[in-house]
Amino acid sequence: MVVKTQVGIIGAGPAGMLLSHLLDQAGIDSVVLERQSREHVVGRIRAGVLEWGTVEILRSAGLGERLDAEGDVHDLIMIARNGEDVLNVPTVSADGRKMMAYGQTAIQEDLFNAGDARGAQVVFEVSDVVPNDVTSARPWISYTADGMSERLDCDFIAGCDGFHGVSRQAIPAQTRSEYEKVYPFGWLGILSETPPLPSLLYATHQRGFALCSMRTPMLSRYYVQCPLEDSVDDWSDDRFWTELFARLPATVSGTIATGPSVEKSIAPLRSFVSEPMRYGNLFLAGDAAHIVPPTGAKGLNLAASDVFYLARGLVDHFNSGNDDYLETYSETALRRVWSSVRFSWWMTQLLHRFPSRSSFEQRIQDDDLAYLWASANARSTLTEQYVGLRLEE
Ligand code: RFL
Ligand code: PHB
Repeated sequence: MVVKTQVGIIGAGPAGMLLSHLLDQAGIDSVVLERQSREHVVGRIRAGVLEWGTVEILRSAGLGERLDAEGDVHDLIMIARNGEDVLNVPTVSADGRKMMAYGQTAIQEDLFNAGDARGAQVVFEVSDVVPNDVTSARPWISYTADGMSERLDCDFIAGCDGFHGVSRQAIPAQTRSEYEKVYPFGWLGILSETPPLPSLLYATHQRGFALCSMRTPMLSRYYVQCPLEDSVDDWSDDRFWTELFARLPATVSGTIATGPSVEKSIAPLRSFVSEPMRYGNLFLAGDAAHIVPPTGAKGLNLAASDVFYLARGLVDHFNSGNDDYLETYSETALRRVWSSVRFSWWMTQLLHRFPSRSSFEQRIQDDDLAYLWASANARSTLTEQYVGLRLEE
């Protein structure tokens, strides 16, 4: 069957569903094609921290109600060093921007519920998705749903299909530049139905990095740096809690309630950028174009800022016939991407143990950390980037 829409969106993650929502608000029609089931997409445990710009985008899109009721605005994060001292770093920027703890799972639910309310066209469990004729004025997407071959004709295709998606591959290799750094460790994360610490705490220690985060007043998220070769089967709950506590000051670990894990997974750490983010009438947004290590809490926020820039370009195209924002989408989005790539890399190399670091490099890392302890200027640089720079006009 052939269906026609204005924007064909591949992927119903945060990027794809937010784009479909923003387009709908401007009266623009879209169809979202998703490989997984809705339950699978909502069940993935991922990011937990929102920049202030993301909070503002969600609020102005009418998605602020639950976020404001359940999201937790924080005015500081803590950094613990070598199990000894704890530094408070403010997360209120000079212009009053803060950060909010609100899980990606909740955002994904909010987006699907809003989609139900507006009658969004989202097709789950599709396969064989291929963007076609993307440099022509009539691009189309072929896919299989319920065993039938289908075709979606559109004016534009938005590739919001994450790092392992097909959209990026539709851009010829000779047109694309890829930049990549793979880190020699992963993060083992658990969810436990126990009360979290009142603030996020990042810990750096000879044994490796750890992070104490949160989802709700009775749901905590904890991570420890682990070797890439490890699997979750190597990590019993007991081993996890013992290792976490070994990396935290006793004054902190003494206040953490332990409990059985209700989710446990390992994520590798990678920085990756593919340029440009536009090829003909195909636009990439979110993880389809870039990946950052989670240390800076930027992945989800970049998906939101890409979509903000892309939606305004598409809205201007359809509603005012003005293509200025579409023409500059890739370069505008990439300026923010690189700023978050650099910040995430910096936080990662500052706080993790690198197995092959020389003694010289280790002393430089130690001093980078000491500078943060010694200088309010160093801390306010971290604050400004953590809560997120303003979006470009
Ligand atoms: P997503 O969320 O990966 O969504 C892409 C969607 O596209 C679908 N898809 C396809 N659909 C149709 N056809 C195909 N061929 C398709 N291929 C893929 C997928 O099923 C999926 O539903 O990308 P999006 O929307 O760009 O959102 C980006 C964020 O999800 C991501 O940046 C963050 O979650 C990254 N991330 C984290 N970020 C943080 O800020 N803090 C974190 O703690 C954090 N933890 C994580 C993470 C990402 C992880 N991944 C990708 C494995 C932990 C993990 C495990
Ligand atoms: C999380 O809560 O999952 C989380 C928080 C902060 C990060 C990364 C992950 O930097």
